[in-house]
Amino acid sequence: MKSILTFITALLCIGTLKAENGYDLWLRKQPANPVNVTASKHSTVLDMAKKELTENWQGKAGATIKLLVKTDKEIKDDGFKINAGTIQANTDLGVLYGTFELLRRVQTGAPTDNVLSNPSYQRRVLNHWDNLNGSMEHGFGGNSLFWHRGKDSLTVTDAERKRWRDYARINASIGINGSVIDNVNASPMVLSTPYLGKVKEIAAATRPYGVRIYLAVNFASPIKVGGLKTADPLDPEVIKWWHAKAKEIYTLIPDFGGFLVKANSEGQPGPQDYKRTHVDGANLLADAVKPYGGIVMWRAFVYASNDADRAKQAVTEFMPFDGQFRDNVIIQVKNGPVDFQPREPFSPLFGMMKKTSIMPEFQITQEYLGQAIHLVFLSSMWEECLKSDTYQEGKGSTVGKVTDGSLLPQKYTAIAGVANTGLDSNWCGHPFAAANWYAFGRLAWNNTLTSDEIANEWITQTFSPINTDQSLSSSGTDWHNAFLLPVKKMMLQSREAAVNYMMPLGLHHMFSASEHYGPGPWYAPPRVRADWTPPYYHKADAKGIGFDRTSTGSDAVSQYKEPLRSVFSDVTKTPEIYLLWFHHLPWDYKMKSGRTLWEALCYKYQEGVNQVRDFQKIWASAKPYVDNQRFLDVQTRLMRQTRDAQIWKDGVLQYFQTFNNLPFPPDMEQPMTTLKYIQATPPINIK
Ligand code: BDP
Repeated sequence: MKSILTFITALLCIGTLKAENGYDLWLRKQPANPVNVTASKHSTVLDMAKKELTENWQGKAGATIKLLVKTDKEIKDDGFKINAGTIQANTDLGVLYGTFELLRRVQTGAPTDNVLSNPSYQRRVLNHWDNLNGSMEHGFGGNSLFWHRGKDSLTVTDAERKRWRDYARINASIGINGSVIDNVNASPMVLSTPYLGKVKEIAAATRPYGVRIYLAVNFASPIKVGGLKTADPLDPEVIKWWHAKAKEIYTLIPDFGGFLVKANSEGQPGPQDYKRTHVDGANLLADAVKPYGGIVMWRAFVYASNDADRAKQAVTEFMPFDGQFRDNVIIQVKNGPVDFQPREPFSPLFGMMKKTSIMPEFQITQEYLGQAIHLVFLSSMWEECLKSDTYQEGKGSTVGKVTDGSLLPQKYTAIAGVANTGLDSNWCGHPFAAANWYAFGRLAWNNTLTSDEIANEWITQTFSPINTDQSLSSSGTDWHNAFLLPVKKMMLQSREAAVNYMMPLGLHHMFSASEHYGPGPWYAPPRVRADWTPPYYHKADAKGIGFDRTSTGSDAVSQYKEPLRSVFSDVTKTPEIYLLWFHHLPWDYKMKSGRTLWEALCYKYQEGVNQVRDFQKIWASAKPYVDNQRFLDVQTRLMRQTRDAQIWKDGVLQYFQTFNNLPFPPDMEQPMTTLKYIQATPPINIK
């Protein structure tokens, strides 16, 4: 009987749920109720806020809302208050952020009184790894929003302007206020006068929504664009060139945010090419943008090809410079010490430098987490990082607190996310990848939010029934229990599931080749540098597996403060999730569960595969509540994810068997594919 009812509901819904291409993301148009909006003054931004309210008001029909720009000491930066129908802020933009918050609260049923909301970080910035030819480094949502090739590559169309404006509005709705619009592996050409002309156009389109434009710059630009013989940061001509370039940029774009720099990392030029230091390089650029209020985000993602454990190198290179950077330099640090892996402990550089501003860098684009095929909600990963205790200023010195200025003084605070947006009609490729863009913005605004809260908001705004249809609008509780709760459960489990089927128990960097999609623990071509190959990280041999980072090994544990140092040094105290990150252990090592390490590893992979199979079931049961277009899109990707999870399990475990010759536990599923076949045809991301 129940299944007949479900079938009938499904049929009804197919007829009523309009196909959605996902373009509107979490800002889908709902029929609005009438509302009176008054404003304390007239301005473009306040007019925009008014328009948002009038067009999207879901609250009480006939309500009055007052927009008030008035200084209040409790309100910081772009923050706001919402109280008794008034949205108050110190700035017009604050009112706009408050407007989006009020609309969100109404839609999600959250309280709309006594709200005081101040952003955790001043600069909440997306980093687009977009190349000037329109391609993207690890972008999975189509080509670049900003650049394209061809002889008209620098002319700007109205369609482009509209897309940039829409992009800025979406960002403003979650509080993002900056975009670096070119790849960290930067082309010097972006600083040439013709390209700056286009940057000016982009900035004009995003400005009304408070999104400031930044550029990633190539340290050798004075040579490549300026025609100088050197890019030595202490050379007077070079200094002059950067100062003149900054002036040119600020003349075109007075609110330009500043520069992002990847220097002396993975082949990029930098001050060390001239026997100078990160301080020399960063301060040169900081001085150039300082008169205009600009900042320099200097990346700590550095590691040389040497014998030192790659996980230690950022601290080794940067710690000696603490206190020497200008106050408008912020060191941008990836969440983990290696590289955006499915799971890493937090980077020990957080909290360690006390006289230097530090900002976290997260990766929104799923380079190492299934790209646009796998459903992985990254909020859980970032929450784990932001809430990790560094113990730098005593207990409670979380990564969030040591970067948002609440524990250590910082003139500027900032956070960056490597963007996952492109020209695809739904912006990010996978419909659920948009949840990661959303989550980044929400955590940048409030770094204490939980992933549960964020998922709740995102699902409600992205999928709740549009109120034009009787059969659906009357099914509120049903929608909550049969759709929101299971889908939220799936999202909240999804990151752990990916860790389980890719690299559980602290394993990391086990991808095939450089596309970072399928399994490749065996990948080690002779001419590829060791720290770009998985065996460097897993160190599997006949006896055991894992990277010894204790004092008997690389001693990376010494970069963490007590009590963490002791916890990570002691295999019995190390949290299981980081076990093989810090320890090399025998295959028969006894885990707390009583299982051997090998058995535990096998079961983790199996658990990951099982979890994804459950996601397929959850999504199948969600069918009556989602339009067909988005339903099928997610369903097809989940099929691939399930198959790929199985291949991860079969590939990695059979590869480790070549060292340990151990059987799978008897109640575990046997492989479906041979190792030989997987090695010959590793799964690739189909774009
Ligand atoms: C690595 C990416 C590479 C980036 C690099 C970075 O594979 O494409 O250029 O990070 O962050 O993970 O600079």
